[in-house]
Amino acid sequence: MNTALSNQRAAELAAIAHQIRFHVIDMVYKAQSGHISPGLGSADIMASLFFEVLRIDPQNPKWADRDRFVLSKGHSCPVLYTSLALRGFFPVAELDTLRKLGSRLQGHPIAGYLPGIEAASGSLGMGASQAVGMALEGRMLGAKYDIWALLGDGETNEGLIWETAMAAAKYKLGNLVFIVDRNGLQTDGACDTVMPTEPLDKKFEAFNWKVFKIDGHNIPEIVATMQAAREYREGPVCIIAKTTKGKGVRFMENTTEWHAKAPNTEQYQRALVELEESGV
Ligand SMILES: Cc1ncc(C[n+]2csc(CCOP(=O)(O)OP(=O)(O)O)c2C)c(N)n1
Ligand SMILES: [Mg+2]
Repeated sequence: MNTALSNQRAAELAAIAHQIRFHVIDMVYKAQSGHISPGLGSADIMASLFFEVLRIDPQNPKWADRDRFVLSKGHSCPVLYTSLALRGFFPVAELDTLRKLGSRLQGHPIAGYLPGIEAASGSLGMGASQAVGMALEGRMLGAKYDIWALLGDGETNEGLIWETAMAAAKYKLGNLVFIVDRNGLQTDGACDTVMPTEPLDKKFEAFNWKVFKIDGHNIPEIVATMQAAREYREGPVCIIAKTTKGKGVRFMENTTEWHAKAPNTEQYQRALVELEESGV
């Protein structure tokens, strides 16, 4: 049943998204390596998923009936590691080990290394296809859980995404939800110039998916749409979430420059000041 988010709960989730953004900047600065702006842009989506929507239990990360989340845009794993740590899956202090030798927090997620990581990802397209396999398995087992995957919009350039989309529709996977982080940018430029994907909504609809388009920074809208997606059982759902890559730090917003770059000390300090001033 859909329940509207109270103002208080929406504010709590926004505060969590803010914390997520802080840790993404902090851990990439300390590692001097990693992806900042893809994580800043999806912090509101991740806070909504991990703190409101997903049925998960940090005390029992392998709980058989848990929802499965796959970060198909695996490069933005600082935002996943942060969400899991803040949710209680492992100590927040461990975020400081990002990309260190022997760390459980590798440059891309590895299933089995850390509690809460359901799939290895980083090779774009492959997380989404694993999610379809998990949804098929859930269907075969008669399981109650749902599968959620976060994709990049550049990632939808991958042919595998569309094979995946066909298979999910063929099997009417009502237990599967994709969320596309529609920031309009990828590594080297705008999606529209590298390999245009519009009209992305019509493409998924033509592949027989149910599609919602939302503002990926409006937490009440994100949560309400995720609840509607969960209730829709006739087939797979794709939520296209319009976002700003780098959201919260003005000099990192809407540019490819901070896709995979670590800030120096001056930039780090400026980023934290701008994050505080941003109101997100
Ligand atoms: C198969 C594959 N090709 C290329 C890459 C290199 N790569 C890493 S991130 C990225 C861009 C991703 O853009 P998008 O999916 O829009 O994610 P965003 O960071 O904008 O959220 C690319 C091309 C990769 N990881 N996998
Ligand atoms: Mg993108």
